[in-house]
Amino acid sequence: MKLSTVACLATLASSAAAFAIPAARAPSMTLSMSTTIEARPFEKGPRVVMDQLPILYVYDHCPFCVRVRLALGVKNVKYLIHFLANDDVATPTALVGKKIAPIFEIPEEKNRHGRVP
Ligand SMILES: N[C@@H](CCC(=O)N[C@@H](CS)C(=O)NCC(=O)O)C(=O)O
Repeated sequence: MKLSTVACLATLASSAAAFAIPAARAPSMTLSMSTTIEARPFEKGPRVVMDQLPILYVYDHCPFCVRVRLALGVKNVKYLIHFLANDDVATPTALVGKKIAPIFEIPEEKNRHGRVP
């Protein structure tokens, strides 16, 4: 081994030692690192039905829209779904000001300009 390598290793070793916790200050308890989590079957919560059903605007090719549908399903929320055509610029623009999906419209919370808040 070259002398420069030995010097380098020695420097590394002393640097590493600086990060070690002195024995006197090291925690005495043992750390449990179990990663086993007991799986429980999914239990669906109560059905959420608003007076006016919310509307979810989606593209059929949109992964973000699928995530929202999944979340609403898990939360058991009843909603209407509106599949937007990809060339429909007017509908999303009227709702949120630009062409994008998903859009979740809660009729009760629609502001007075007719837009989704
Ligand atoms: N950050 C947004 C992103 C949504 C998004 O990018 N959606 C795409 C479809 S997957 C979109 O609307 N793109 C505009 C377009 O298709 O013209 C979200 O998570 O909802």
